[in-house]
Formats: sequence, structure tokens, C-alpha cells
Amino acid sequence: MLSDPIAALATPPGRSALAVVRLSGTGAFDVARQVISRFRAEPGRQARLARFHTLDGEIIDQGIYTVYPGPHSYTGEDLVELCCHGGLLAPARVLAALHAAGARAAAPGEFTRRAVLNGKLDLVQAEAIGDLIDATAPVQARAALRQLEGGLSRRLSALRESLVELQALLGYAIDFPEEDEGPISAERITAEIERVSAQIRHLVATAPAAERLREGALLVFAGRPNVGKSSLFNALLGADRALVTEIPGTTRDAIEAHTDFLGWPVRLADTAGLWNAPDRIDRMGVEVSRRYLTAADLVLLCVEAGRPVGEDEAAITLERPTLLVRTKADLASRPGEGLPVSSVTGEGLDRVRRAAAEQVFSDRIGLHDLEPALTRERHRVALIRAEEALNEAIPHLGPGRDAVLAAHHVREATAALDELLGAVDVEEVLDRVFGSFCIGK
Ligand SMILES: Nc1nc2c(ncn2[C@@H]2O[C@H](COP(=O)(O)OP(=O)(O)OP(=O)(O)O)[C@@H](O)[C@H]2O)c(=O)[nH]1
Ligand SMILES: [Mg+2]
Repeated sequence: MLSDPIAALATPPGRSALAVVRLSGTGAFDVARQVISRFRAEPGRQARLARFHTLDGEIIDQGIYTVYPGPHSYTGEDLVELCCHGGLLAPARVLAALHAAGARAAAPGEFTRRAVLNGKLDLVQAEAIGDLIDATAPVQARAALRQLEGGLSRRLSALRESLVELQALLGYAIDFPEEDEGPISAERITAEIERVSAQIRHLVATAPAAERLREGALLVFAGRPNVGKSSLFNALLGADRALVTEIPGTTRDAIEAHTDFLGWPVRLADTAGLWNAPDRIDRMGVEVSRRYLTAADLVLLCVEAGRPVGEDEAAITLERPTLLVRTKADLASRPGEGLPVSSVTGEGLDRVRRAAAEQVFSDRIGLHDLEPALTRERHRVALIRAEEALNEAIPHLGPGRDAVLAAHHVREATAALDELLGAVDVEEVLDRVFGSFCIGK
């Protein structure tokens, strides 16, 4: 395992009061000693004022450094955090001095990767750190923090524990096959497998809502040309992103934007108007709209206030979860069924936000986010694999069957959980998880 000293900027480059440079690895203190005047590694975990200088002794800045002797550090290795002044120059020069003193530039996520390899975090918690950094809505940050605190990890570890016990039970059944049905009946083992399977299914069922929370629910604006979709998109976003004109067919390509409705993360997608596509480019736009519709978590079906809802429009409500919105409500006294909204006066915007958030996230609102949930496709895929392996184990139990094969499948299920938690060193999995991290984390 690589533990050579690495260094990176932990804060974004640019104008700021302070910046943090991180240094970690075997020999980190020897590197630090060449850059920090009167460097002391002991006592650890104390902030000390010092000068930072180049290898030639030229002073770069004065700042604070903190030493975290391994294993009691973020990475589990010897680690130093140097806090200098921000801006373009000082942090870059401190970093350059550390590189000159022997520290390699860190790869994205390498600090956290080392934390996982050294058992400070499991992989699911490491992902939570990435999620916390990327969170844009408060609920996303809360969910990430809970995952970091280990709610999901504990649930997964408990499942893994049950699987290991199952392996032990099967071990007995294999070692003492001749005693009637063995000392442990096939029924008992089957019941236990089914119990664990049910728990896995329960967790897998949390995935759609939790993934939606992490990625933002996809809300797609749909409706006839010129009904005011792009205007509503802009109004809900609070920014003029999409073009608005009085000419039908203004929007052709779909436009996406992230925002939150009352703290709930959403991705808004404005699309071309449906059902009226005289030319080829218009028709391509409608195709794109259709694709968005099939992926939508919620369709905001826009129909002008006061106009009857057409059959073509009503048909959408049968395909996808839909919220009927009555646009241009400032122009009609009787909007008709649906939520009246005006992009001109701002009337009804908050009601649309609330209704959409409630409809899309009702399952999370009800749970008060307390239950651990699967937030990534990676989690879902691993657990589905585990459940399938368990299902394959069951037919091999009972008189005349081969419990060795059952044990093989249960081991497969355990391996899926190990990979999920990062308990085994699977380089490929680590690469995938940490590839999206920022440098310095
Ligand atoms: N009075 C009033 N006019 C609006 C409102 N919303 C949109 N409009 C007008 O309706 C026209 C069409 O608006 P858009 O937002 O471009 O409509 P669209 O549905 O995106 O149209 P396409 O992209 O062509 O499908 C523009 O002239 C807008 O100014 C509203 O709430 N009140
Ligand atoms: Mg438009």
C-alpha cells in the first residue's frame, strides 16, 4: 500500500483570507521540517504559529500548522495541516515548497482513500464526505452527514454479520451432514436466509427516494407551444435562463438547471412544446421532450388558465406523476382545475414549489429522513447482487442437496457487502468512488 508523503491544497484556489495545505504520509514530518521553521511534531494536535519558507530559506508566509501524528489523523498516517494566507501566491508557494521537499502531488480523493485503506472510514462514509461537499440543498447535507456518522454503515455491517453467521450455520450443516438433517435443520437456515433477504429488500426499497434526494428530483415542464413553460422555468429558478418570446416553438433544446424547492433539491428541465411540430428541428425538439418525459420524477403540465385541458394533455397524466399548472393566471379570472400561477405577477409560484416538493419527496418527508437509505446506484447494485446470491442458495438446502453450494452463494452475498463497504481492497471500486473527488480531500 502506498503511503509516500502527498501534499495538496485543501481549499479552493483564489482570493481568500486563509488557505489550508495538507500533507500526509510516512515521512510527512521530515518534509514539513524543511518548510516550517522550528517545526515540532510533538505534542500533536496543537496549533502553532510559524514561518513557512522555501528550501532556500526565503520566507513565503507566516501561518499556523497543526500536527496529527498517525494513527490519530484523518488519513490514519502522520499528517500536517498548514494554514497560510489565501490568494493565488502564498498557498501555491507553500505547496511548491512541500513538493520540493519530497511530497508528491495528491491525486483526487487520495487523502480520503488512505483514510479508507487505513480503516478510519468505510467506503460508504467516504462517499458521504463527497456528498457533503457537493450538497447544494440542506436536506442533502443532512442526509450526507447522517451517512458519514455511520447510520447506513451500521445497517450494512449488521447485514454482513448475519451473513457470516449464516456461513457458520452452513459450516455445521456441511460438517455433520449425516445426523438426520444435520444439527441445524434446512428449514432453520432457509428461514434465516429469507429473513436477511427481506432486510436487504427493505433497504433496496429506500434507493429510489434517496438517490432522488442526492441527485435532485427531475421536474420536467411539458405542454403545448407558447403556454409559458420557459417563463415559469425562469420564474421558479429566479433567473432568466431560458429564452422567452411570443413566438410558438421558441424552445427547441431542453435546458436543465439545479435549484431547490423549500430546501428540497430539484433539477428543472424546460423542453420544447409538444404536439405541434411543423418543421424538422421542431420535431427533433419534441423527441427530446418525450425522452425527458419518460425520465421525469414529476411532470409540470402547463396549460393556460381558463382553457380546457385537451385529451392529448390529459394523456400525460396517465404516463407519469403529474402536477397540473395553470399558466398566465393573471390573464384569466377562472383558471380551471390545477394550480394557478403567473410568471408575470409571481402569483402561485410558492404553491407550485411546495406541491412539487411534497409530491416528489413525500416518502422522505414521512420518514423524517431517519431511516438509513441507499443513496447511490453502487449501493443498490451491490445489495441486489447480494439478494440474488441468497436466492440462489436456497435450492441447495435440504435432504439430498449440497450445502457446499449453498455456502458458496452465501459467500458471494457477503463479498458483495464487503465490496460495498470497502472491507476488501478492490482497486477498481476505489478508483470509481474517488475519481469524482476533489484534490486535497
Ligand atoms: N401575461 C402573461 N404572459 C405570459 C406568462 N407566461 C408567459 N407569458 C408570455 O407567453 C409567451 C410564451 O412564453 P414562453 O415562456 O416562451 O412559452 P413556452 O411554453 O416556453 O413556449 P415554447 O418554448 O415556444 O414552447 C411570451 O410572450 C410570454 O411573455 C404569464 O404568466 N402571464
Ligand atoms: Mg419555451
